This record gives sequence, C-alpha cells and structure tokens, in this order.
Amino acid sequence: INPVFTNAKPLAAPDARRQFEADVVAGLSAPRKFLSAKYFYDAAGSDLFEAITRQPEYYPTRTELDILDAKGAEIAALLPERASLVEFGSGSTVKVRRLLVHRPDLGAYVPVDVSETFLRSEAQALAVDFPNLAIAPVAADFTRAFTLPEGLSRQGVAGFFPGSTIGNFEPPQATHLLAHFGRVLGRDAILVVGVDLVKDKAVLDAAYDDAAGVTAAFNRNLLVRIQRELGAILDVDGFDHRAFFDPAESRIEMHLVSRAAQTIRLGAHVFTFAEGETIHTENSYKYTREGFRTLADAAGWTPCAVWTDPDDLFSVHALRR
Ligand code: AVJ
Repeated sequence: INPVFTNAKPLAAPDARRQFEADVVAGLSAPRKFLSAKYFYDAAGSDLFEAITRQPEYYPTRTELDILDAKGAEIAALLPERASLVEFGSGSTVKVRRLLVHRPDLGAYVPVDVSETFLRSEAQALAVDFPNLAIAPVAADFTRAFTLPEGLSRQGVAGFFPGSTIGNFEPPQATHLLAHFGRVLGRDAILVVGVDLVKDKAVLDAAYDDAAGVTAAFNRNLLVRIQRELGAILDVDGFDHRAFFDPAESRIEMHLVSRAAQTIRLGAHVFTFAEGETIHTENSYKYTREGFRTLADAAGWTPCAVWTDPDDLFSVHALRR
C-alpha cells in the first residue's frame, strides 16, 4: 500500500463551520427555503444513510450491488489495461471491490473523498484484501478542481461514480460535473456511472419515505446539525418529513414541513415559518436510459454500454471520452 495524500482540498474545520453557517443563513433567507443535501452526511447522517440502504423500500443500493455482482466482469473488462481507477466520492469500498476482483492488473485505485479519516480506514481495509493493488487516496471535494496523484499510470484512466449521486445535481450541474470528470480523467478515459431509473411513482415515494422512519430521521438530522453545530434555537420535532416523486421534473423532492407557525433563531437571525411552509432539502433526479445518455453526450462523453437489473430499477452506464 502506498497511501499518498495529495493536494488535500477539504476545508479546515473552522472554515467548514463558517461555510455551513453561511449556507444555512442563505437557504433559510430565500423566499422558498432550502438547504444543501451535502450537509446530510456528518457521522450520524452517514450512519443513517447506511441504515436507509438496508430498508426494504430503498432498492437503489442493493440493486446496484446486484448489477455489479452479475455484470462486474463485463464492466471491468472495459477498463484499459493497467488503468488507474478513480472513484469520485468513494465512501466505503463495497462497490469498487466488485470491479477490482476481476482486474488484478489495474495500475492503481484512487479513492477521492472529503473525509480523510474515512479514506484512510477504507484504504487500509482494501489493502488487506488487495495486497498487490497500489492505493493512492486523494482527500478532496470531487466537485472542485483537483489533480490526480503524480506518477499514476497514464496508460489509461478510468472513473467510477456509483450510487446515483449524480441524481443529487440539477441536470445542468450534472452535465458540468460529468464534463469536470472528463477534464480530471483526461483523454480516452472510461467512466462508469450508477444512475437510478424512472419508475412507478408508488415505488419511488416509498423508497424515500420508509415505514421505519429512517429517511425521516435522516432528513431531520439536518436540523439536529444546525442546532448542535451552529447553536441554533429550533424545534426538531416541529418539522415533518415529506418526500414525493414529481414526474414533471423527474425527481424526488425531500422537504421538512413546519407543523405550525414557528421560528428558527441563529445568532442575530430569526427565520419565520408559516404552518405548512417547507425547507427543500434534497432533489434526487431519476433518468431513463436515453435521458442519461443524452446528458452524458452533452458533457462530452460517448455512451458505450448500459446494464440494468431484471426489474429495470437501476442502471450502470459505461461512457467513453
Ligand atoms: C446518496 C444521493 C443517492 O438520492 O437516493 C436516500 C440519498 N436521500 N434517501 C438518493 C438519499 C434519501 C441518495 N443518494
């Protein structure tokens, strides 16, 4: 193992707190209140997301894993010989393992994540199971400019972006992000992307409002963070979880709905809520196969293959530059 931390881009803790506060103030001051979905993932939020992935209604994670189990060999075969494989927002390594097992020849695995502690522990665990694989973690926000570690095999570079994280971005931003990945990976790269598919509204609605209330707790965790980290005065239980698929926008919207007229106080700011007023906390866009191909094409990628599960719930696309 060769864990070289290069060009670490994540903000230092005081800057991250200031940025969080500025974003909360901006979002709650808007005529239609909103918060960025990226703030879901503190330690508690990441645990809650893990718990969501185990709910019977939340099909994306297990379905994508099923596709990678069934088609991993085929997908991995598209990666150039001795390529370096860059995973954007790597988190845990459960998915990439499904590709790595088929390609012992790969030049390096480059997980990119903002959480340096998580990166380190995951890289170490992976090194135990793949002792011959060079692992070069990069602590960075994958949406911003960063450079690949020096000395990487430039023979071929491939990207991996599973989990339908692409769905959190508005389509124009998603296009920019895919174009940005293209610039990071360079010419002739391959990109493997997991994309959730449009489907029956009832299935989608249930996936984002599980009966056990885990997604509701995940959504409310944003308020818990604002209370704890920013010292805001607010009533976490004064907000209900609401999630629904909007077929016109082809997206799940998640909101926190104010159960009554109330305020959130943050420093000198007082944000007032009418009964029923919401904070829009997340979009999760769903694509058709064709819809995603069109988006990828607009970002300068050529779609070359797509795999789905037998029920057409989820898709894994391979793109070439
Ligand atoms: C991690 C963005 C893929 O959109 O399905 C799960 C996040 N939000 N339940 C998704 C999420 C509510 C998830 N992504």
